[in-house]
Amino acid sequence: MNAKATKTQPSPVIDKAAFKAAVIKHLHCTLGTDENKANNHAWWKATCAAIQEQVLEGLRKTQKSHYLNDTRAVHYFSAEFLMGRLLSNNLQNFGLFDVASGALKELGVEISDILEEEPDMALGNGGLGRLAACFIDSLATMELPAIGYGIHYEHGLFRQEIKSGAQIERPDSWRDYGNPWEICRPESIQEVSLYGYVETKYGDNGRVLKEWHPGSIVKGVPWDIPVVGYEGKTVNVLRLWQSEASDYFNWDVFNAGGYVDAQRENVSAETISKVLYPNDETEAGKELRLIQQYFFCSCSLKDIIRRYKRAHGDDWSRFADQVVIQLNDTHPAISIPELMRILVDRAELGWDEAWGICTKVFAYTNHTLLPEALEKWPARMIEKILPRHLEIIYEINHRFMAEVDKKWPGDNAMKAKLSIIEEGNEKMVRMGHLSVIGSFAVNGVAEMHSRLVKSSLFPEFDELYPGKLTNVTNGITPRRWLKACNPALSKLIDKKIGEDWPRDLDKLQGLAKFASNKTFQKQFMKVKLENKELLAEEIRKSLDIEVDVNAIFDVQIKRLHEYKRQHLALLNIMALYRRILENPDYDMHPRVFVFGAKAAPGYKLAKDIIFAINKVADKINNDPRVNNKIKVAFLPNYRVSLAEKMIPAADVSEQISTAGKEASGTGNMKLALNGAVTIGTLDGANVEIAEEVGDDNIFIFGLTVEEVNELKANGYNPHDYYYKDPEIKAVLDWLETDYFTPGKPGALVSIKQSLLDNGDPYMVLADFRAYSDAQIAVDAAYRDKERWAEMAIINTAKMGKFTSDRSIRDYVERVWKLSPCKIES
Ligand code: HBZ
Repeated sequence: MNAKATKTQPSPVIDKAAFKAAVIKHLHCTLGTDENKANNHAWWKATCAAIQEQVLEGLRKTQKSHYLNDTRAVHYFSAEFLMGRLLSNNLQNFGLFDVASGALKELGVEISDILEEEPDMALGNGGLGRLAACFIDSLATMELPAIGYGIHYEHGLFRQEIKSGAQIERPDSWRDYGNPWEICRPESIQEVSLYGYVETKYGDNGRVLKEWHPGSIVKGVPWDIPVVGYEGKTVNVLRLWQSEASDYFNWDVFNAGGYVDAQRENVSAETISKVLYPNDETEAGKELRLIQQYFFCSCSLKDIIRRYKRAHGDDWSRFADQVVIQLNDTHPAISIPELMRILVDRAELGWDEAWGICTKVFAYTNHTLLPEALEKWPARMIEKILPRHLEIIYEINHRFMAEVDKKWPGDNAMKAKLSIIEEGNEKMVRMGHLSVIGSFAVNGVAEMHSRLVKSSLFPEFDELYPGKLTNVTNGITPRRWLKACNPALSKLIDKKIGEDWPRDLDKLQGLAKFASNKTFQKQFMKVKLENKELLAEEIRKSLDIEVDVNAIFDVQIKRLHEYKRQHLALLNIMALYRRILENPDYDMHPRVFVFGAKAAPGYKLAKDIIFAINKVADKINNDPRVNNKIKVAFLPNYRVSLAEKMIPAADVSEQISTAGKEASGTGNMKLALNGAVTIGTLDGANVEIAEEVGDDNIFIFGLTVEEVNELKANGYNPHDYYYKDPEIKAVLDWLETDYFTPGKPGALVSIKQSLLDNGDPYMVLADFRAYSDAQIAVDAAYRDKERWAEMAIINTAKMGKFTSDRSIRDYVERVWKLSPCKIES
């Protein structure tokens, strides 16, 4: 691996004058406007087009080198890629940011203004989608042959508006005025079959042949987004499939023919890639979602096979040497029976040979233990949409059951437990089991999560396949999450330890020896203050709330979910408010609680929590008795580009999920990297962050996984906490009044109900006191300016482990067995 190259800043490939000329050329020739007429949007597009020239040059060279070297490549299959904006990143990676900024300045344009013109590519929900984006950045940076495969959603994750405190969903239209990065590749269109029936035939030698007569065929049109590695040498692609009606097999024509009238499809071709499902951590079970999954998997597999055949013809013996496919959760798990179908029915390989190939090609990443998030599809639904795949799944399962019987002879309970098929009122296909059985490696996303995958989710699989289950702790790309989003801190770090850290994040360790240096502390905290000023301006613009930049900026940004416990933070805010009302001299350092969170549109309680945060915010922010000690700012429409503004400004990072529920978390890494101190539970990657920074530089509180399980086993009763802790009682009772919702008593009562009547499934009340005490400890620590600065610096200095380059290195060594490919110029 050459990830730890010693070279410093990328050297610019073109100079300011040439860049300026390129921008003007595109203003004239691509956009048909000129310097006098151009608005910011036009300048943005022209700048993108100027850098895209370099991008495409890199892409062409990369593809040529990969082809000539016939490289083994990883294919990252993910229903989500949360890319955010690309201009600033692409400029940074080519070392052209300052060049572009200078060129634009001479043209009378501020680069910061035009960067704001770019819509986020929000083709994902949260951590899982953003992880995919960080991984393809690292893969390109490390010069590894890789392709991301996903869906070209017309509408990404909804845009969130807040009206009278409540979340409203609006469509996201990221491509309305064109996307300057993507390239349509009509020459690589694929066709995907759906519905219909399977005919059984017999070949000459008595071989059973299965022929799928599809009910409809749709077209998959690929759009390529170039992915530029740091220093711009390797440019890989993200290939996203858009669905269209097939020219050859028109749905309406076929319908008129009769057969499908019997079981009319209810999905039209264009609908498939229309919109991203906004549910994270719940499995919707919708037919269209299964079709989306199959659609992109089938297109991607056919694309991979087309490329393989170009080099190797019909010789399948080397397929698994050239191709590894990483399944990002079970969303692409239908790829397993799809590859089997292609190999057995189309290439006419024997089952064993085909299965041998399959189980050398696929690897699967698990991102959750939450039962409601584990995908299951009704067998009848699969049978309707993909009749041949259901047969193949049954055959895989039949053979697997024989293996189980060998290991645990006669143990029917074990068979029922491990079967891909869950029997019951409605037969269900367990996609997790299918993924484990069809893959050669399975990984969790943080040490603790992987341990729980082994010990509680798939213990029998671990016994059956020793060594298959492993860990790869998540990571984040420091290029986006420090270098690009926090230029002031990056420059300070460059000066202190040199410029190599973006590709060798362990270098940050070199900051640790300055952690107690007063001058460096002042410089570090000055940058933090400037970043807080920028965020304060954003809060003013967006919410018309004035915040004090000397207050503690306490940030909780993530999807809204009960297990992430934004309502635990809310209860503490209410408790602080109450303490101030009861004692106007209540001693606390001023604090600004900043939230960003989207709730799944159908998740009632999550939306109620957003509403409650906003209502409590209204009251506190406008109550003179609070004397500005607390401000609460819920910034609407949390997304990658907003995270880039919030993270550099955070003093405190809230990572307060119930122990055992957050698989890893990655926001925790981004915030700590930018010098925020974590208040968190021993959950997910918090555990590893604590190991890195040391107990003195993090505020850990609350029940451990073992304690959570024990309390649950012994019969957790939230009423005990309600009655024993007067502050908890007061705060919960407060939610029932109309104090925060004048004239509307009971508007916030669902939160109290979930915590009492519904048994407090995520143990908010059990952890409340410990959390509140930890917040008091944070308050005390912040008052010692030097001590706090030291903690903040140590947090940045110790984040080396959490670069996504390290995650990719782990995948390469433990799973993918890939080698970098030098790009010839
Ligand atoms: O994946 C997250 C985990 O909750 C988080 O702990 C982890 O750090 C991250 C990366 O490994 N999971 C998700 O973000 N999951 C989803 O967004 C999701 C989307 C669609 C689904 C299910 C889950 O159908």
